This record gives sequence, C-alpha cells and structure tokens, in this order.
Amino acid sequence: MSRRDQPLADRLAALREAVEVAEGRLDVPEVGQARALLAKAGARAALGDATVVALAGATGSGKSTLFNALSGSQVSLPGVRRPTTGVAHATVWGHPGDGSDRLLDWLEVPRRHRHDPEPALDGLVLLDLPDHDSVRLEHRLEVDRLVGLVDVLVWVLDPEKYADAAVHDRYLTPLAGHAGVLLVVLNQVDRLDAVAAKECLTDLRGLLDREGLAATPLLATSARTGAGVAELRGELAHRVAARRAATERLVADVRGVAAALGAHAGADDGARALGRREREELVDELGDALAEAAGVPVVTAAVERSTLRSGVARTGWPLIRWTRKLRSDPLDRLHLGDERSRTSLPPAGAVQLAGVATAVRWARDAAGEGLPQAWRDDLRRTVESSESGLADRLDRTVAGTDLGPDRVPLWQRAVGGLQWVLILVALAGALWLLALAALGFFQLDEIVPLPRVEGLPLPTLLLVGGLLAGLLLALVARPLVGLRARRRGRTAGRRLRDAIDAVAADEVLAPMTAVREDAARFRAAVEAARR
Ligand SMILES: Nc1nc2c(ncn2[C@@H]2O[C@H](COP(=O)(O)OP(=O)(O)OP(=O)(O)O)[C@@H](O)[C@H]2O)c(=O)[nH]1
Ligand SMILES: [Mg+2]
Repeated sequence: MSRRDQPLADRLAALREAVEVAEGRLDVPEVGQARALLAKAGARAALGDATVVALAGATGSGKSTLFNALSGSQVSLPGVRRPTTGVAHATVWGHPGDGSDRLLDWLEVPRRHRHDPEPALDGLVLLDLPDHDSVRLEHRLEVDRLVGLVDVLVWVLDPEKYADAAVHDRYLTPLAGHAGVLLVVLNQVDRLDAVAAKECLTDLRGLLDREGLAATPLLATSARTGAGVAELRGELAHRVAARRAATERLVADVRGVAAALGAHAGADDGARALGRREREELVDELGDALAEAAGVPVVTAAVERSTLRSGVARTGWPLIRWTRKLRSDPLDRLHLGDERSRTSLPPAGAVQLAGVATAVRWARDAAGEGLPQAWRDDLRRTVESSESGLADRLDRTVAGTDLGPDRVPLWQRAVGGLQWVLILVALAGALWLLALAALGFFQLDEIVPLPRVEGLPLPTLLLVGGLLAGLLLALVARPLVGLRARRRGRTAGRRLRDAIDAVAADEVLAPMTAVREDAARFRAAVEAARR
C-alpha cells in the first residue's frame, strides 16, 4: 500500500498496538514519544481524517435546503411542516473505503449519501442536523450530541431570528476562542432587498464581534436561488484543505515516531516467534539441567532401593530377611508425596545450580537470537523474574509427582508364601529330630520306626531340605526382584522427567516465547505505522 493510501486512522491504530505491546517491556524513550503523539492525535483522529461539517440552526432556517444545494441533490427533504428533519443526514465527498463509514458509525448518523469525488472537497462529511430549539426533546439532544463531535459547525440563521438570544448564548458565544470551528451563515437573503440584507449583515457582524467571534466568517446565502452557495462551498474547501494538511502533518509525525521505534523492531526474520522444533529442543536441554538440580537421580535411586528392599523382605530367606527391615525405607526418608511441603531432598548444590543457570542462560540466548537489544534486555528481565522461585517449584513438582504404581507383584507374594511353607517343613523336621533325641534319651528309639527316603532319614531330610530350598528360592528370586526395582526406578524417573519438562516449558520457556511473540507483534505494528 502506498504512503497516501494508508489512512491515518490505520496508522494510529498500528502505532497504538505497538505502544501497547511495548508497554512494560521496552525500556526506551521512543515508546514515550509515541504515546505522547497518540495522546495528541486524540480519539477523533483515530477514526479517520475526514472533515465533519454540520449545518445547525433553528427550524425553518433552511438547513436542509442548503444541505441539498451543497450536496447537489435532494438528499434531505426540506419541508413546510416544522420541524422537518428528525435524524441527522450525511453527504460524503470522496471514494468509498476511505474510512468515512467507520466515522459515521461512530457519529451514529444513519442516513448517508455519497457525492462523486470532487478534489477540493474530498474528505468532507456534511451533516444536516435537526433544529436545535426543537419542540421535540430527542431532536435537541441529537443536536447537542453532534455539535460536540464535529470539526466545523455552520450555524444557519434566517433574517427573522438571526439575533435570537437563545442561539447566541447557548451555542455561539461558548465557541469564542474556537473561531476555526465556526462559520455563521445568514440564509434566505433573497427575501430581503439589497439594503435590508446589508443592514442585517452589519447588525449580525456587530453582534458576533461583541460575543468574541470577530474571527468567525459570516456569509450570506440563499439556498433557494443559490446565491452565496459557491462562497460557502469555497469556505468549506478551505477547512477541508486545512484539515488535510493537519492530517498530513500527523501522518508524517506518526511515520517519524514509528521509524524511531523501528530501531527496536529488528530485522525481517529476526523477530519471529519460535518454531515447535526449536521449542522442543530448548525444553529438552532445560529439562536435563533442571532434573539434575531437582534431585531426580536421587529420587530414582531411592525408588529403586526401596523397591529392592521390600522385594527382598518379601521373597528372601525368612531366617535373615528381617534384618532388612531394621533399616528405614530410603523413599520414606525423602518425604515425597506432598506437593504443599518441602521434600527432604538435599538442596541443589552449587554444581547443579550452576547447571540450571547455564541451561537457562543458554535457552535465553537461543530464544533471544535475532532480537534487537531492547528486546533482549526485556528477555533478560523476564528470565530473571521467572528464575526466582524456580527451585521451590521444582521441589514441589518432585514431591507431587506420582512415581508409578506400587503394587506387590503376585509372584513375590507366592514366593513369600512358599518361603513360609519351607520354614514350616524345616521346623517340622527339627521338631521331629528333637522328639527322636528325646526318645533316644529314654532308650525308646528302637520301638518307633524311622521312615527313610533313599536311605536318608525323613526328619533330617525335612530340616535340611526345607532350609536349603528356602535359601535357593531366595537366591533365585533376588535377580528378579532387582529387575523389578530397576524397572520401577526407570518409570519413576520418566514420570519425574515429564513433570520437570512441563515446568521447564511453562515456567521458563513460556515467558521467553511470550517475549518473542510480542517482539514479532511489535515489529508488525511498527511496520504498519511507518509504511
Ligand atoms: N426564500 C427562501 N426560502 C428558503 C430558503 N432556504 C429554505 N427555504 C425554505 O424554508 C423552508 C424550510 O426549509 P428547510 O430546509 O426544511 O429548513 P430546516 O432548517 O431544514 O428546518 P428543520 O429541518 O425543521 O430544522 C422550506 O420551505 C424551504 O423551501 C432560502 O434561501 N430562501
Ligand atoms: Mg431540515
């Protein structure tokens, strides 16, 4: 789009967006300058660069007739019955798409007519208002509302009521000091002869001068014969040109301020948002360092040892397995499982903390690549604020992560049960041997036959076999218990790592990505404003 085609309103909107994005992020004086310019331009300029001129005056003064004469067609119906015009009408000079519709929407003027383009008047929006002193309250309210919004007010008087004190006091006098926004027209001069017309004009001029409106132009017209209408049109063309010049000045100002902001917008491909692959890589790298610092290896090892401990206690040789229980569960000692309280994990040491700092700095540099210095500064501040509290957040994450199911496997229960059966068998053998010893003491062993298996006495077999089988079972089960412990450790490690990665993505990377996205938005807005 060329420089002329880009409407001021769009430029201002783009500049406003740039300032909003930069607010609280960019610490550069250019943002303040842009804000000041926006304030100067005001809300009205944001709606377009049209010159809004309203015809106002008493009922029957000839506003609608004059409006039609200027518009070159019968747009607003003049009438014999007073008051005639109830809602404001508009005629717009210029090309469609010039933003005047938006302006008229804002002014809430529903009746619109488009005049063919006419170089001197393009950009003019002419309004025909209801009468100011209407017997109908809604007419009066409508006039008061629009009079406050327009750029130029053409007050139409007629020879009979031109000195009406109500009009002068309420509408004209308050505009003293704003001569540029007022034009007074004495209409229906065809109803007066030349002398009377001159007298009337002199009188009116004196009245206006005394009211502080000496600088306000006074014109005589006849909407019926067309006398003076060309002069009025010329006066309007002046206003349009002046406003156009003001608009051009404002456009130049906006472009200048946007160009200054452009120094902080960066190169074309620099300030773009990060891609998915880049983000994943960053999360991965960060996750490694954060997991180490958060004690994930410690927890994983504890899970493994705890599982091993309980597995051995369950499947081991009953005669010695109770010794395992003397030591406390390594996992319990860490006090995991409660997100709200701190764990008893050792706080991250200097090495781990340095690892976190390095990873965060590395991610920050990667996220800041291609960004202008001001945005990199913002990135640094953002990262600093997200880094504080990170250790606590990691600790809570480790505490709150579900480490995976801790069900006792069926086979371990079965082995445990079997161990007890074998102990009972050995006990039976031992008791039997004791009984035999007692019988031997009383020399009664000859009467009780001793059952033998393959030549070996059964009670001996039961005692020794039970003990040996238990020991063997414990030895066979041990590697399986170890296998399960390692698997549980791995599952816990994976779950912890996922949780840590989520923290890395949400707490560290997300704020960085937000900075980048804002930088991209800022760049686009600045470009739109300076184009
Ligand atoms: N002789 C003469 N009559 C005029 C002139 N301008 C308007 N009239 C007549 O005055 C009457 C009122 O004109 P309008 O244009 O409807 O007046 P208005 O100011 O729009 O009135 P409201 O809409 O009621 O506020 C009509 O009959 C017009 O023909 C003029 O310059 N000379
Ligand atoms: Mg009218």
